[in-house]
Amino acid sequence: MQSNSLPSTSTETKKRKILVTCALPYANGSIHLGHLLEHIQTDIWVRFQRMRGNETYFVCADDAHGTPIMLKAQELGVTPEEMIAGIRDEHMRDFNDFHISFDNYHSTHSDENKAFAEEIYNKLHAKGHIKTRTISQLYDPEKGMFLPDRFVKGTCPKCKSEDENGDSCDNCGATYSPTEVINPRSVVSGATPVLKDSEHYFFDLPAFEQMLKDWTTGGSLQEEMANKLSEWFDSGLKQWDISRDAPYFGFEIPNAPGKFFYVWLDAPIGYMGSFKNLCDRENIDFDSYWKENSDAELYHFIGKDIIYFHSLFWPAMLEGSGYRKPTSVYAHGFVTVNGAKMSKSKGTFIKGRTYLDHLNPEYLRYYYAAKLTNRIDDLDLNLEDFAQRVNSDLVGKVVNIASRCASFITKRFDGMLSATIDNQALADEVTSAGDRLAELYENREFGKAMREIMALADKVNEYIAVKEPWQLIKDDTKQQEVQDICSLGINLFRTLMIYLKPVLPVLAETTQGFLNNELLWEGHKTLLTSHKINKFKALLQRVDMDKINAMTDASVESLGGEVAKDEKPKKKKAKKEKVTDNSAALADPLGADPIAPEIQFDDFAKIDLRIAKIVKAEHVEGADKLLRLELALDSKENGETRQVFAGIKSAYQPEDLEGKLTVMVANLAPRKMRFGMSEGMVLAAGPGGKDLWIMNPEEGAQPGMKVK
Ligand code: NOT
Ligand code: ZN
Repeated sequence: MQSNSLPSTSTETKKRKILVTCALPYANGSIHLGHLLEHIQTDIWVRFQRMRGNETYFVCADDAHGTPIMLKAQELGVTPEEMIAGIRDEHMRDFNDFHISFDNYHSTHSDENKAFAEEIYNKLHAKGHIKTRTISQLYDPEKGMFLPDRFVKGTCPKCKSEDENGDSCDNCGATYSPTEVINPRSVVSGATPVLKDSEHYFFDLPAFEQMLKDWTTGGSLQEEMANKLSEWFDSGLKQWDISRDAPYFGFEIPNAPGKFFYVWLDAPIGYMGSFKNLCDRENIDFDSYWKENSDAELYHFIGKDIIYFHSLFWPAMLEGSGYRKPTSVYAHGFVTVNGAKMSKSKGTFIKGRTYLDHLNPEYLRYYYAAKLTNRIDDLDLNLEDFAQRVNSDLVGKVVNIASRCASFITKRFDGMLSATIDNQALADEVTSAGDRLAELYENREFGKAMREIMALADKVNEYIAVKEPWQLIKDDTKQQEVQDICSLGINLFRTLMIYLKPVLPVLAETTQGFLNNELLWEGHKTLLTSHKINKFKALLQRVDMDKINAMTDASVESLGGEVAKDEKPKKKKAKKEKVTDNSAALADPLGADPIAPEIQFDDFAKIDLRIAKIVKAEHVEGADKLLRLELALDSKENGETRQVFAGIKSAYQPEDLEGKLTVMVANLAPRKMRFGMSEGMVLAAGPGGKDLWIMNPEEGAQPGMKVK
């Protein structure tokens, strides 16, 4: 199902026309590292497409409408227009400093967007896709406004916990309607809300069911998204409430005084509004991108929480108003920091600006790239791993090649690269990886691409380490050899930097200056011979742990009073996490778990590994992960057995284990666990969950045999 209807990459000759968007950030808060995952992911993809010569436009905007924005401006004592203008400036500065290469960054509160919203609404209305009906909602009589669910608080109808949200309870997890809340009050004024009727406008989504099903199964959606959609089809599509009553900050609905478009109606239309603004400025043909049957490609990069809007409402609105639908919608997961939800009290809710105050944006671009897949999985920003990965890959592998070779070339050979290639096989290996890497970039498999690039960097470093130019240089008869080795090193560094340019645009630019050569994608196929390079200057600093700690410290401080509001005071305040420099514990180049420290033979000899037979396996009442195993250590009828609790429940049914052989640590001191004594340990491999395999020796091995 994955991207099979997308244009192929390696054989294409015709240049594609591509329009790409990121979700529009709300204009009432700062950009944080969660937003940046999406913008970095999209930017890498866009820069890759541009490098390949495709006509690619990348647009975004601030999402400026809605009740929260209106109320926040009131709280600040400014007009919403003033507030959103200031925030848009801030957002643009932040994105620019992370090198997000938008062609345009607009606002949904714009003339273009108003015109499209009205046009699309009028077309939907004319075709009978807008319905009206009266609904009853909570209303704040003091403030004179209807209350969105999150602006009502009160006592949970289920568990009676006080001060819970209007639609869900943080204490017991129940969800309910705001009308069920006990002692409800308006967050805006404190008044007791009353029920009030009002006429609302609905978009008739169910009328588009067949079209949406066809679009969904058309082949270019992520598998997980297609599955989600089929669940939604199964539970039935519903009409969508697209109106809100005044007072509301947004666009008034044509011929409906006092009724405004709900913010989510004009938000996606904001993609068109921003692009139109760009087209008018740069003379681009808007219609050729948006008309029905357009041959341009349209992609929306979004977070997994807003799939519903982009895969149901949005294509239906476009279809109903005579525009083209997206080629695909690409969703990503959420960012966690150090394995947990970003937390303001732990200092892991990190704003883009706070990051920039302490660290180089390209570190984050690389780390995200190294961990991104084309699936919807969450991504963990582990700050320790982040430092290690950047230091080991970018500084220790890639830049290291240049710093090992450059000074010989500049000092001894007047900056000239050799006329010949020292090791053609190695050169071919690195230069021929381009097509495969292009395919990975195209399919948004950035993590795989980074691993392949680093594996190539390892090979180049190995070549230099074996050749030891720093020894050869001492021998007058070996000068040519040194020039040849270092020239190939510099050349392959250049090829790797071409591959990394979508991820590291600034490092690529500095490299261009150093190499006196523009890094173009097609350039990966050629090497520079008899070419003069410039003096090498340090290209990249190592990540400094103190800076990471300073950043998390500043993230705690910069929130001040907000902590109590966002994270309930009844919860104990978590301790801020400190990270230590662990770069000595080498990370494996394939990005797996860190390798354990080296041990001596004596340490190894202390471990008594034995073949054991699983004579009994069973579930443990109350344990989520454990199975209880009875292991026989010899083949005798009533021989020695051991009880072991093993965390393998996610991967095995007990009945499938009985009778199997496994390997156990037989001399591990017994440990008292909640469910009983555990007298040893069985060996298993794999990342966990279903992917966990116990060691299963071949038949013929006998219980009790020592493993050597
Ligand atoms: N402001 C929204 C959010 O979740 C994203 C709007 C994206 C544009 O941050 N719209 N659509 N559909
Ligand atoms: Zn409750």
